[in-house]
Amino acid sequence: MIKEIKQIAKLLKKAKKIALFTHINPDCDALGSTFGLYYALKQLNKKVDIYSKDPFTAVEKVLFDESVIKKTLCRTKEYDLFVACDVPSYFRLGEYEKTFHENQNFVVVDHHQNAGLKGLHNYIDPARSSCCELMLDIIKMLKVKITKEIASCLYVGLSSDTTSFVNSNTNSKSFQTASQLINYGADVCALNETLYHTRTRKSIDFKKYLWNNFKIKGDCAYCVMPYEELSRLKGKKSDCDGYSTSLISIQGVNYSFSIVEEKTGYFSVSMRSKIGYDVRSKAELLGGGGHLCAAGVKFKAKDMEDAKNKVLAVIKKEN
Ligand SMILES: [Mn+2]
Repeated sequence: MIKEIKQIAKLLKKAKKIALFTHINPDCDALGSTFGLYYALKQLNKKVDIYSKDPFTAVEKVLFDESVIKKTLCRTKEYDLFVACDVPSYFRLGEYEKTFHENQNFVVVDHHQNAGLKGLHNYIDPARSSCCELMLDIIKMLKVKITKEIASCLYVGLSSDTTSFVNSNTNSKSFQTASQLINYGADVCALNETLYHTRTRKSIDFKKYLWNNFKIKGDCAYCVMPYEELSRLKGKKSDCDGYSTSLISIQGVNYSFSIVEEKTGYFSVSMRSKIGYDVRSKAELLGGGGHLCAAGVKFKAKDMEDAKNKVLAVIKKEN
């Protein structure tokens, strides 16, 4: 692993202009690792740009500077190096997929089970809780000052990908990294306030919907959000983030999922499992992926009934 860290740091130091990318619908780990690297490279006087098409959520707007983000990538030749943070596959790059196919001049830093995206050098370790943990190793190797700003970005990703050190990916390494980031200046109280203690009235409406509408079938709990209902609540997919995580906490439930109909006929599924149960292999059967206990997939289906039956069928299947 140390070899990969060194090789990636070497390429980053050599490059003059660097473009950073993360996965579609970026979460706090995706943005935290990307922004952490961005600030580190700025110290080295690199010309750095971050590309992402998706708008930030309300929480992400507080934590990260959205004005930095660029959307349209015109002249790829301008850049000496591309970096993919928290991305396991070409598909997860969304509209930038083509760019990566055409330019092999990229490196990958990621903690997912790799699903095909590999560049010149790759620092990939599924045993680590978050991409931010891995990014700290890279940034240390760059020998820059780890500022409060960098530490905060990385802490946010580490904390949110472990759901505040609760998920099964939490281990001694994640606590060690957290401790280091606090020593580098991450203000845990303030960050926790933003991440976990800032609830809008709308988010309460969405919680209400979840607890009024979830169903249990065997050892699986689920909740579906049809497009009609989503529009009525004036929400979007991200308002339902956390549904499957909430449901997996129910005693006796080993699998959970939520389905959001983002637009008519387009379904986004978030799946969770208790430790010892593999939800990734089930998501893969539907064309998705993720981690052992947290995975997801998007697909088209006739209607919500059809979408729900597809997911229930793979969950019922023996591994
Ligand atoms: Mn992640």
